[in-house]
Amino acid sequence: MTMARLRLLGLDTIAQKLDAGERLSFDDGVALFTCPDLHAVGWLANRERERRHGARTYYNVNLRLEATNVCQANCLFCSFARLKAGDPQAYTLSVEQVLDKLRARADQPLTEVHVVNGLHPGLPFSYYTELLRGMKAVRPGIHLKCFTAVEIAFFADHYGMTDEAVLRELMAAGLDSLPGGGAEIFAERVRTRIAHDKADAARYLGVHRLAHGLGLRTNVTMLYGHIETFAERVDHLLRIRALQDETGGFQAFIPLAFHPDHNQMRKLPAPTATDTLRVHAVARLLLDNVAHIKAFWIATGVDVAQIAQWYGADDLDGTVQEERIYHMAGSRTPETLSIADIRRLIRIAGREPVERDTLYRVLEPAGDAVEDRPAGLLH
Ligand code: V47
Repeated sequence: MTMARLRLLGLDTIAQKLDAGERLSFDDGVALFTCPDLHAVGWLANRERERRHGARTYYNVNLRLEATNVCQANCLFCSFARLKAGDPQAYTLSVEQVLDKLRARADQPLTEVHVVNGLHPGLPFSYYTELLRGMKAVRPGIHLKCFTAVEIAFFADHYGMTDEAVLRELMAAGLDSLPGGGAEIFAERVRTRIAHDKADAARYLGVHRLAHGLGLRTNVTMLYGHIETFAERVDHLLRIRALQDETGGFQAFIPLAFHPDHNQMRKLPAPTATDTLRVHAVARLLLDNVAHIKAFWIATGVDVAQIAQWYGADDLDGTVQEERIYHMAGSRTPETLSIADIRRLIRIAGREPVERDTLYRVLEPAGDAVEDRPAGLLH
């Protein structure tokens, strides 16, 4: 891509700033969202991605568990939550039922369990600590990435504890990191409309700040493609960047494409593939202090996740195995990909698959033939 082309598009100053290692501004972010040439934006993002990670694309061997969908919040975009226990399709697994799911996978080379739940008002706090202790007992050494900042805030309010006390008790029970869910869009105009009765932006970010201070690493997300403006997307990304300047505790940013089926925003169209690619690219360019941009293949679709690896993304999440939040909202991806599938789709996209653990420690030398490993997920 020549400088002349970038100049024609008005992206030359941004390209120069990137070359000089200078930080992009709010206006640069909006310009990247409105530039008609998606490939030019992607090209810039890919340069930044390759500067950090070369050809590597990370994935992990993980299991997603949603122990209950009973939720006292009423987010307009959510197709997963059931407001009351006893509602049709409401479910709450016992601790033993959750542990059975882990026991059933004893032969799999799992390194992470990712738990996200509804905000269930009828469970004791001990349910969550027993869940964590039980998972560590069944699978010592497994990394427990559990409960969004919104859940942590809910626990604090519901059980009469501080956010910090909740985090400390969960850590004592085995919590290793926090997933990034619940961020949605931070801007008040949007948040009060689509997620009015759960933790606000300041609380969400406050929980992450506290978690980082206690030594936990966390992820962070953005739910895009509904009623937010480009300026509100940029504002969201810059709030993440500002907290990361303070703490350095975010590992990965995950753009989450809005899925409209079976929820209160079902009249809106789903974001297009071009929008999805652009969000990943702009995130890579604005979040100069966040190491990883994850294309969560269940949210992007498998095909777009492959392409996103050329638009700023260096991580695809993992095998997942059980997923309800997106599939109840219309995702047509499989619920799981085998290790061999993930590696193949990374390679076919022209990238180099690298297995990582949750903290991005590499678990194999790059290029190793993991495809030969006789493990439960391989076929
Ligand atoms: O918090 C809910 C989103 C999130 C819909 O940390 C929806 O590694 C689109 O946060 N359309 C949960 N999105 C998933 C999540 C996540 C996923 C993968 C990796 C990580 C990580 C975190 O899903 C929720 C909400 O923001 N969500 N409903 C919907 N209809």
